[in-house]
Amino acid sequence: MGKLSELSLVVEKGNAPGAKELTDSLLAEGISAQDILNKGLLPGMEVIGIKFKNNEIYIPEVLIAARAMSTAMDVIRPILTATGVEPVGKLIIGTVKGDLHDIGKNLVKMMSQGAGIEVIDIGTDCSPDKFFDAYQENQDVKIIGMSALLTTTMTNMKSVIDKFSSAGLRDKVKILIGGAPVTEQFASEIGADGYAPDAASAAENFKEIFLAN
Ligand code: B1M
Repeated sequence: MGKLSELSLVVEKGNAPGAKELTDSLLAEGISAQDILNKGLLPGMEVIGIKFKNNEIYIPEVLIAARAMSTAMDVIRPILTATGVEPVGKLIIGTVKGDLHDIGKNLVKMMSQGAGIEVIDIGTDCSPDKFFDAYQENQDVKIIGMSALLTTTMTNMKSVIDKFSSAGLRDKVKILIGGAPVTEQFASEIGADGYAPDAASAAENFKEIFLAN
């Protein structure tokens, strides 16, 4: 078995020290942080998702796998976020109300930082007021990014958009959304400015917006 597949398996098994050790050793062998993420860590979480859905494993196992994934992400974070340039812009990102999933959001944050963007991370379970207050404190922010992983919480994205609209601030910020259940069509239905299917394209979209404004 190749070391990247081994890393997927180690994440799947929730072996956090093993995930760190393998990530370190893959980096030492010259494997890129991107490949470690895309060919090692993410496939491991994908298997976890499938097993969880099929009731083959339960929340504790998912949490343990998520912790292993985060431990490995800590190792590649400095590489993915390294940038020598001046920040191209500033954005706020958070997972919406009722939703505690943060691995995807954290990846979007890392990729954005790596693209030279300053990111204000307001965490998970963020109410419309939390997004709004963060904006009030940082009015130089041009983009709000929202993440949702549950079909029951993705609807809360619209409440955030409505909050900005009713405050007359909707044209001051671009609002982009993402997360596994979110689609381009949903984005346009709720009046978001855009949707990104993954962290790399989210960072690209953000950068395009900053460069255009
Ligand atoms: Co949750 N969970 N979970 N879970 N969990 C899912 C999402 C689920 C699909 C599993 C399943 O049934 N197959 C399912 C949702 C079903 C649905 O609504 N359609 C589910 C469920 C049901 C639940 C609970 C309700 C379970 C329960 O309690 N009965 C519960 C809810 C808790 C809550 O939030 N209130 C719950 C809890 C948890 C844990 C806490 C155990 C844990 C989260 C740990 C953590 O995040 N710190 C967890 C996990 C880990 C998952 C799965 C297995 C993996 C999610 C993940 O991290 N993926 C997930 C199954 C799956 O998705 N396959 C599942 C990896 C991550 C990199 O991908 O987040 O999609 P993702 O992010 C991508 C893109 O979507 C995009 O970029 C990222 C990288 O490319 N992206 C954005 C994300 N956000 C973006 C924002 C942007 C742009 C792009 O802004 C512009």
